[in-house]
Amino acid sequence: MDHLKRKFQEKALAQFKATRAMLKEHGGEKVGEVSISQIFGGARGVKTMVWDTSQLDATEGIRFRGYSIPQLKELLPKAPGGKEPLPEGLFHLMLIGEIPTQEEVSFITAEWKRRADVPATTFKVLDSLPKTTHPMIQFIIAVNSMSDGSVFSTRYAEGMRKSDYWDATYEDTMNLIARLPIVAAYIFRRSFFDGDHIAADPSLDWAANFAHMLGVSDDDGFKSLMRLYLTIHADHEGGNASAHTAHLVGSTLSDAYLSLAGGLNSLAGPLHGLANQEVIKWIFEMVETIGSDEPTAAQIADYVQKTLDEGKVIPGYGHAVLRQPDPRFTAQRLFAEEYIPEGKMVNVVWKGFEVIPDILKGLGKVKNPWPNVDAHSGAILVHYGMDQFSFYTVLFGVSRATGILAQMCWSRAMGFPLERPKSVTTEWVHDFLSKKG
Ligand code: CMX
Repeated sequence: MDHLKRKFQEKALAQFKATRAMLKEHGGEKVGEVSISQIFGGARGVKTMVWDTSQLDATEGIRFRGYSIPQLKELLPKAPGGKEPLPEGLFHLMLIGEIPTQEEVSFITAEWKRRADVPATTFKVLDSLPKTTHPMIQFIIAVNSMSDGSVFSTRYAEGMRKSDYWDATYEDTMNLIARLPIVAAYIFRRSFFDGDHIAADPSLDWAANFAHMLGVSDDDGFKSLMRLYLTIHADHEGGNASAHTAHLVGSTLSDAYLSLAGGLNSLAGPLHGLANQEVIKWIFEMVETIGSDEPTAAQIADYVQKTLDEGKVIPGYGHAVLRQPDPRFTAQRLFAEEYIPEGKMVNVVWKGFEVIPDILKGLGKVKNPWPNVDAHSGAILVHYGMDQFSFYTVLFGVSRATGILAQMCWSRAMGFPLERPKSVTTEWVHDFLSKKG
């Protein structure tokens, strides 16, 4: 057993025992009540699951195992000469709960290289799809197709013990994360570069190799961007739609491939991950309508108003939990200020930030008028030559897989049961109210 897996086993076993004991003693205690608004309103704020890899605070933003993004930027190991954290390090932190050493990160990089053999059938499945198929659809189909070789499903069919579920899930997790950049780059190159694929560079870390295989820019800044991007999009506690969907699917003992594909289906919605594509489309349409790629704040305000008057949302703004600018937005802003301060599109994003929150506040119903993670990413990608907007959510998905799957190892180790919350009918609610008088 490798040392990462052994360390996970030790931690998970201890937490499993402690949790069982805690539940025996305190399982009956109440942590809140559910209101009718919450029943009708997408269960906002209702505590219904355990997700240990990260936790979201409405004002402070995301913390991964207690560490904020600025702390991670400082503490997580970097590539030689690099300034951005390596996503391998965040994965270690999420899985084990400890900031890794450089050596521990190098082990994960090497493991993901060793395990990166995508089944030939997955490429065949992709090649059978029209090149015009949306990249997210291709990505989801590819991930589903790999379920055929799942270690978990194979061992389950052979009669695996419950106590070994985590072990098989760890294997699937490591294999799947290792393969994702290859699958995603394959989709990118077949969709937009006529299948002119770029071989992996074994000298590079996971994110830099992904940047290399995408082939849009030789600039080292693009490799740095991918390291940052794949770190900050990894996890956003368990209640967000992609993580929650993956958790729900996984709770039926579907394997990691099927569960992640479920999560990616959620991510593909415009209110969630697809917003990164929608933001940049919206910015380009705005710039074209205004007739300048240096619009004034007043021109942006007019365009925002026009979008709202058409009954649409402003993509990249608002959040179901956050009530402050998203620290993931800020991290990208700091990156752009350092690497590409003169970038035209990033300047449009910053100018938008000056006027959009006040307009949204003025509507009187938007709970969070601030930019979220998706408001910024496209403008930086465009700077590095990646203007294939429909691919953006795949990048998000590659990153989100690391959080979803690290937690899935924990969910299996903890023996979490089938998820099955209660629904009620509208009639039940009316009956409930009339009985209450
Ligand atoms: N532009 C216009 N109106 C908005 C808005 C925005 N950016 N954000 C919220 N609103 C509206 C809602 O549509 C809702 O209107 P109705 O009452 O008429 O239906 C009202 O304000 C209240 O919504 P809320 O409670 O503030 O927000 P929700 O928790 O319901 O929704 C979110 C959160 C993200 C879906 C919403 O803010 C939105 O649609 N934003 C734009 C899409 C986006 O950027 N999504 C990405 C989120 C990050 C991610 O998951 O990747």
